[in-house]
Parts: sequence; structure tokens; C-alpha cells
Amino acid sequence: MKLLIGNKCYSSWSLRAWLLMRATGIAFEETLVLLDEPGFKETVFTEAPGSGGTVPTLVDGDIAIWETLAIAEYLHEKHPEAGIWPRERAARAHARAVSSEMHAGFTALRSACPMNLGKRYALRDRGPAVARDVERITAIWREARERFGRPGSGPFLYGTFTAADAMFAPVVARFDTYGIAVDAVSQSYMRAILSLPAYRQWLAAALSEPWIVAQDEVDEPVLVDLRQS
Ligand SMILES: N[C@@H](CCC(=O)N[C@@H](CS)C(=O)NCC(=O)O)C(=O)O
Repeated sequence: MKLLIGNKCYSSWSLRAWLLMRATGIAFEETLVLLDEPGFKETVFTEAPGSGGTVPTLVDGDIAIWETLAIAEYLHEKHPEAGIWPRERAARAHARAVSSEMHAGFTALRSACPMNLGKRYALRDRGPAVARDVERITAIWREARERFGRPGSGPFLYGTFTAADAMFAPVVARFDTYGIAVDAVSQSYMRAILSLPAYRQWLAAALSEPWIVAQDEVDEPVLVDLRQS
């Protein structure tokens, strides 16, 4: 299988699919297509004709799957042993619901705090709509951990790493780089994502990317630029 992804520093949707495959041990090769470059759509459509023209797109022979949740479902069908979704039905239903909520929502947070793994931002109040998103996201994390994160089963939302963790990984990154304060349960969950070897691998590659996209040029107080170049 081949996964088309965007720049690792910025592409939050690519991070979700890539992390899901890497953390669950599903073999794939990756093709990085530069965001904000003139040939982006042509490259995606050449690799995946008839797709939505976005990244991530998973290509498996003559099957192309765009949309991150559809990729998760495809992997769940193709690799039932990988634990893409939790094994227990109630946990699985919860994981799918919160993943859909993530996919469709939290637009205030997403537009106020675009994912940029290369910078650590100065603290500032990001307004009530962002605060509401943060409150809802951390409530989801606490509920998942309390109801389904059985002692000894692992530090992720449902114990072991699942698609729901992949869906929230870019939010964890944002809370970290934008210095957004969260409760103790959420902090401990964030540590689990941020220290996951697959996440560290993505981050290291993101920090060594030379490409800067337009979104990065917005006038935003930056505490630390983490990139080497
Ligand atoms: N709903 C899509 C969103 C994918 C998406 O918006 N990807 C962005 C990069 S993070 C993209 O491809 N942008 C380029 C474009 O839309 O032309 C999903 O779930 O995968």
C-alpha cells in the first residue's frame, strides 16, 4: 500500500493516517506531495485517479481511499488483527463517535491554531470558541480514559493505540505547541501520544523539512522555532 501525504510539519490529516498505520504496524510506503505547490493536485490525481485530490490518500492496487475515516475503515477491514478500532463493542462505538466528531468539528481550534510542528507559540487567550472546543475535547479524553482505559491496558484513549488516538494526535500537538492548559488526565494522555515512537519519528522528519508554506508566515508571537533550517 502507498500513502500519499503532505508536508509533515503542517499536514494534520496526513499525520492521522500515517500514525495509524505506523503505530499499528501496517506496512506501507509513503509519497510526500508538497502542499501549496502548483503540481499538488496533478500529482495526487496521477497517483489516485478519481480521488478527492487531498492528502492523505491511501492507494492499494487500483483502490484509492481518500478521507481519513474511510482510510481507517479500510484498514480495519483489511487488517482486522491490527486493532484499528477497540475490540469491545461499546468502546468501538464510542471511538467511532468521537473520531467522527473530531473529523467534522472543532473548527474554532483548528482555524485559530493551525498545526505547525516547527514552532512553539507564546501563550495568549484564543477566545471563548476555542476554549469551548478545548473543554469538549478534554471531556472526551477523560470519558474515554475513565470508561474504557482499563488499568494495565495502555495509556491511550481505549488502552492500546487505535484510530481515535490517531484522529486526536494533531490536537495533542496543537495543545503542546500553543501551550493550551489541560487537566491532569489529559496531560497524561498527551504525554502518551507525544512520546509514542511513531509520533517521534514523524516529528523528527517534520522538523528537518525545508519547505515553509504560506500559513507559516502569519504574524504570530513565537517562543521557539524548533526547525533546524
Ligand atoms: N476530509 C479530509 C481532509 C483532507 C485535507 O483537507 N487535507 C489537506 C492537507 S492537511 C489537503 O489535502 N489540502 C490540499 C487541498 O485541499 O488541495 C480527510 O479526512 O482526509
